[in-house]
Amino acid sequence: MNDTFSPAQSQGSGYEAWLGYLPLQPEALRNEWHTWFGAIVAAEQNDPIQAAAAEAQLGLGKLLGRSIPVIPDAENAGGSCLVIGTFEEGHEITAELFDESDIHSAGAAGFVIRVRQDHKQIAIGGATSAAVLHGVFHLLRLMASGRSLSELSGAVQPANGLRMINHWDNFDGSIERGYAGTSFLYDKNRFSGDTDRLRDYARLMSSIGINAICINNVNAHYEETRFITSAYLPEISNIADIFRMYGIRLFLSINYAATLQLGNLETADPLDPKVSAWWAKQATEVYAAIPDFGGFVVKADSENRPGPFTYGRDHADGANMLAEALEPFGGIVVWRCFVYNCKQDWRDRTTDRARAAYDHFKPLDGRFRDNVVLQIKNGPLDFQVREPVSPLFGALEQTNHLLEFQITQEYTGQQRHLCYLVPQWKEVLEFNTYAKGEPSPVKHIADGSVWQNRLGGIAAVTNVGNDANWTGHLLAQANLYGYGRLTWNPELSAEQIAAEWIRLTFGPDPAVEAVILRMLLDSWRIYESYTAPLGIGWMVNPNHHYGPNVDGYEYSQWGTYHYADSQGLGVDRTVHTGTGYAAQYMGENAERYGSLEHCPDELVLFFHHVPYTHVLHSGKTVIQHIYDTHFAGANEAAELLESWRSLKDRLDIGLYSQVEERLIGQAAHAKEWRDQINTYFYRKSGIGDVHGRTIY
Ligand code: GCW
Repeated sequence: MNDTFSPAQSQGSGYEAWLGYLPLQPEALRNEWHTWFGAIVAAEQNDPIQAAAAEAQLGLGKLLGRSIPVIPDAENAGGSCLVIGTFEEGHEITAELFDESDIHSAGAAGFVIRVRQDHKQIAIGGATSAAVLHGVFHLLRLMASGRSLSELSGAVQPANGLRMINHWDNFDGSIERGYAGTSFLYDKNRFSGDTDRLRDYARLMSSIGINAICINNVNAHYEETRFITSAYLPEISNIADIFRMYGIRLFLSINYAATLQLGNLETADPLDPKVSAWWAKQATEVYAAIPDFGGFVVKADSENRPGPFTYGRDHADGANMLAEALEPFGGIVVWRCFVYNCKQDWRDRTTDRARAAYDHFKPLDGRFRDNVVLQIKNGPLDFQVREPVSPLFGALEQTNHLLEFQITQEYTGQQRHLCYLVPQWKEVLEFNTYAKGEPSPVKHIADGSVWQNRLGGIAAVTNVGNDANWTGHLLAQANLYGYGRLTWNPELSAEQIAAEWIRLTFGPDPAVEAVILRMLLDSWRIYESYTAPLGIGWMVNPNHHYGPNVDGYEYSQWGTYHYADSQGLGVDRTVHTGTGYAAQYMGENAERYGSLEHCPDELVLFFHHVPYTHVLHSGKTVIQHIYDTHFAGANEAAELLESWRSLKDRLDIGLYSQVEERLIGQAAHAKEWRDQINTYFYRKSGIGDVHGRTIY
């Protein structure tokens, strides 16, 4: 266990992230906790329990400023102690500490914490060793965020079964949509072998409850196709060993057409017995190397990736064939629903990319095997700053599914701009799908409770890389942290999560907390206000997707248009005059989005084509809204920098400077957005700003 950090990993770099465990303050709080931890008792010798003991030792040691021994039995503790262990029968220690009701309330994946005043003991138990580890991280988080002993007792269970991270890392070391340096998994077609960093990464992920990580890009290229063979399995199994220690199962993205590249077959037809036999053999090899391998993540028939369509088969045929191969070993197939025509003709107004996921997958409901889970992006297009929720949520009654978020800020400022995404994710999770008539929010569709699905949860594309602070922009750590916390417990508010993260990262200074909290909570709205308006999305430079370019995708094949002309803009997705997309929603949602009168302002251009003079619910015309939000947004971006500067004397200089540099860049770039968007629409519409501000 890493209990010392090299200078590069010191606080000023941000490397320790939320696991820095700054000494507890004030003194009274430290004293309150101090007397409870004479020793850490961990009898079980398995890796996760020993990892939990080491985490407790490191964390408590730093918080309390003294070293605490780890010992195998309570007898020798001779006073106060923290006892950790599973409920397994035969473990005398835990049998004595926990009763039937504790075991029941911890469930299969949760933990219980008991404070025994009489014995001066704190006990953490769970059904599995991973659950115990999560309990230890919970204790450390509560302590480090300034909570008191009285808040400790009780059982905590995760809301979602699958709490997954997707890496878009390529074997050559690049990261698709990565904004924090190169990969720490791979370098020039080799495994990086950086076990220290990998272990610290696993610690960070485990501490926020992540239990599944897919280590390679869903676009699996030539070399990555070979990951499921003996060429690479030994090294991948080393990574799985590290993950296992922290309660995380490893997944791999596969190439759907691997049989052509590796199997000496001329087909990848899922119904061809030779194809399924090859996958069954490959699955056996994978499990021989990694007995607890999680399964395959699959991007098929999507953005030029191969898939079952080539053979006249559908996605249930494709997914089920792979699922059958994994089933004997307890593995699952995570099959992505990001399937659409990426070779559209921009002149064709009848094809609507937003419809695609629903149109492809709704008819397949009920046809997927038990160990298939469909991964659905939060919105129907692609992680824009504002999109409606995908109408597939709620529409699949007999299919396991997983909600997909994007932590990496592809369309939200690429970790050069501040954009705290938890408020956006909260809106998605709380969105009522009306699937069952009564409130059926996405959070309960995703966790599987509405339709009693066997598997469920959330996955997200991560934002980490080799940068010292993991995420490039230090404040983007809050998105990674927030994602994990929310996935464990969707009831937490964006504000609670942000406050917790600030405290863990910067310590307990109320002035620091107040300023950073405001910055984080306002940042999504600010970013939205100076970029693409009113839910229309895109307007970015092609390929890399950074920075304004209103017509960047307007005459492209990608199905992402705004249709601005001299009269107005927006996409008509209504039933009567448009693409009919609005009708994919259920109940009130279909009516609300389909009617110009009721459609919420922030999505009006997503659903309707309107004149620039259309008056919004806010009372402003569309064109004046564009001008006002862009002027205000760029000003607010500049204010973020001023807010940060007000903290200069209160923060570690290393942490301060790296964020200041990013905020300077954001303030300048926000003006570029403001002026390009305003100028474009002024020139198109010929309508001036009522306040006469400068437009070029
Ligand atoms: O958002 C788009 C990205 C692609 C990505 C794709 C996907 C991995 O621009 O880079 O490919 O989504 O989700 O598969």
